[in-house]
Amino acid sequence: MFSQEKYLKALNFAAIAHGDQKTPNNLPYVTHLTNVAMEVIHASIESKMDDAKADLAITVALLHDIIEDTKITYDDIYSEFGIDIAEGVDALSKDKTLSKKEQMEDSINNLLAQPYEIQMVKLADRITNMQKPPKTWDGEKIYNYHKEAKFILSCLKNSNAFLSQRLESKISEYRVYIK
Ligand SMILES: [Mn+2]
Repeated sequence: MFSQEKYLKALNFAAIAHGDQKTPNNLPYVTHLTNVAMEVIHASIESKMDDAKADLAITVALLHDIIEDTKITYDDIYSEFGIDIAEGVDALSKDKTLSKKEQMEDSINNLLAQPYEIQMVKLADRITNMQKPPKTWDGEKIYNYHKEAKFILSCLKNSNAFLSQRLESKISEYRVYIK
């Protein structure tokens, strides 16, 4: 069983850092983080992951957008949560000095150097994001998002069989939004 105390510590830390931020559907940002953590918790139970690995994956799920979207730095995470979590969150953060296309490739390369517990958070993130696209997205953006999801799955599918299967069904369901 994963540690509820570690879950709460990470959730509270992330909730404070993300503050008033909203998802593209205008929900409090923390709903995105808990959805990703929920996918990871479910997968960790289905896959009978050991406790330490489950705690790592769940904590990183709750913190996965914190470097990219808030003032929190790698060093802050390192001192609060330790090196494995700091490295994991860092690998899930885009390098904004690169072009959009390079960002995805760079991020996948960083993730492939990380353990499966970190890679599976990226699958859970994309599963959560394969909901009905926001009204502001045009056809090309939707098409590219679908294509990118297939790329993520092909690169990271070995990390967790359960999440890979789930992302695969999300990808086929998402076809209805492609015009
Ligand atoms: Mn995310």
